[in-house]
Amino acid sequence: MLNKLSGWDDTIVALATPPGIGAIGVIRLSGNNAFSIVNDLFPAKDLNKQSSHTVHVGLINDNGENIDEVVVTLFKGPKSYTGEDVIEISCHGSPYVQQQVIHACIRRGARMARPGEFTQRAFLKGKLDLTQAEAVADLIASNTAASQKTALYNIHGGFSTILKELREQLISFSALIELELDFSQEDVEFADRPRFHELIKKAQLTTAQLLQSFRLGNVIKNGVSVAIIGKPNAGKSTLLNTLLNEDRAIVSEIAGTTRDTIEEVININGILFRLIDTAGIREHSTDVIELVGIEKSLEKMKSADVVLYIFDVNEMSKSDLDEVRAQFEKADKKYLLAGNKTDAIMPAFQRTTLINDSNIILISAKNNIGIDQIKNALFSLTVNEQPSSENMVVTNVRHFEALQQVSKSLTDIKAGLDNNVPGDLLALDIRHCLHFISEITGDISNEDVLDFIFSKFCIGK
Ligand SMILES: Nc1nc2c(ncn2[C@@H]2O[C@H](COP(=O)(O)OP(=O)(O)OP(=O)(O)O)[C@@H](O)[C@H]2O)c(=O)[nH]1
Ligand SMILES: [Mg+2]
Repeated sequence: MLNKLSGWDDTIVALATPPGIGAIGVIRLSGNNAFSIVNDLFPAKDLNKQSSHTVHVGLINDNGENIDEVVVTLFKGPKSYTGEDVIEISCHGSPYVQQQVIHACIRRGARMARPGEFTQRAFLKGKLDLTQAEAVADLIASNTAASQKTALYNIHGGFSTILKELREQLISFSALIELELDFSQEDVEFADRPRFHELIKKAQLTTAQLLQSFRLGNVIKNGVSVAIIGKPNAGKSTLLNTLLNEDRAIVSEIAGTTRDTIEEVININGILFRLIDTAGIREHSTDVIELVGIEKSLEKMKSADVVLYIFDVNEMSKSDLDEVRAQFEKADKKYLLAGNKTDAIMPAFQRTTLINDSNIILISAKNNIGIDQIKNALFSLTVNEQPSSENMVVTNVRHFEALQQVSKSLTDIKAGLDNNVPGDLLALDIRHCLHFISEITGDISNEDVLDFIFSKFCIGK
């Protein structure tokens, strides 16, 4: 199936470093002709005679014209990233020089690599399975400690190992079942049913943990959106500015200052939180723009992962607050309540009711009081409460969806065992389950899925 894909025998070339001026630029070639192409441009030495994993300095000379002094690094297949012959040319970081070198390679028969083609070749050559290849893209895209850690763990095959174990166990059991079918006249049971029962239960537990970890995985990969909501003048924009440590949003004593939503990102303990400052919500506005702003605030509140509700402690009554709380509970929304302006004189009755309410964080956005508590609360509300099995966290939607199918087929297998269904039916369910596991690792894959996955890579990777 994979052989049908075109151009896999070509030698490919691409700039592996970002385009633009830099200290150096790395041009990478992979394929059967990588050595002969670069050799033709590199008069200093015969590269074909050099050992793999060595580095050589010399001029790149294109038909008598010197282009640049470069360093070439040689990787002979299969001991290379792609499994093919690979050469990396480190040239000076001028886009003009880089283009000249790439064109010289193309004139000698190389073609420009497609996005992700180096990694796709590594996958096709069996150097990486699909989850590892996807983790390469995740690592390149990682922008926090948590996303970097998960991606690196998966590049080293963390997730694949769990799936491989599961797969091997299912295969060995299914082999026994199939054997039984061959001897069906004799009414023998090779496959030890109670042991298999145990195995399925364990597999179900692993799958459930993996599925559960996706919520955390999603947080790690996509961050957490936090809508800052409250009445006009509660101090939403002030809180945004204090959390960001910069004057991002306009703050004024005029109620209705913020009209449009403002989004900014902060990093709390390695997780990205997208803070959304919104227009203050009040019931009796006649201002058209403000009304549009309020509409937007309500939308943001709905789609946010968490609502950070901020109120002026001098203005909010206990019953108003109870009503706010009830609304969030009813909508099953994660929320935090922040009582702001505690620096101003607080009426005595407010003081006692609010201080005794452990669900309310008392702050002064303007004076940077209670801000760390807000950060800690945001983190524990969205990250700490998520269970995770060891390091393993599912961050990829494709994996999540396939795991749901694995889980479903495990349920079918278990039901089959409980009801003593015939071996051939059991074998069918096991094959289903194996199919979905193999889909995750790429042992079974179709061209569209592969093209989709690798097209998201940058060129040169
Ligand atoms: N005393 C005191 N005043 C504050 C505090 N936080 C904000 N304020 C003041 O409250 C007023 C309103 O602040 P904003 O941050 O603009 O309030 P907002 O909720 O964004 O208001 P809108 O955008 O109009 O909905 C400003 O005058 C702030 O200086 C605080 O902790 N203490
Ligand atoms: Mg505002």
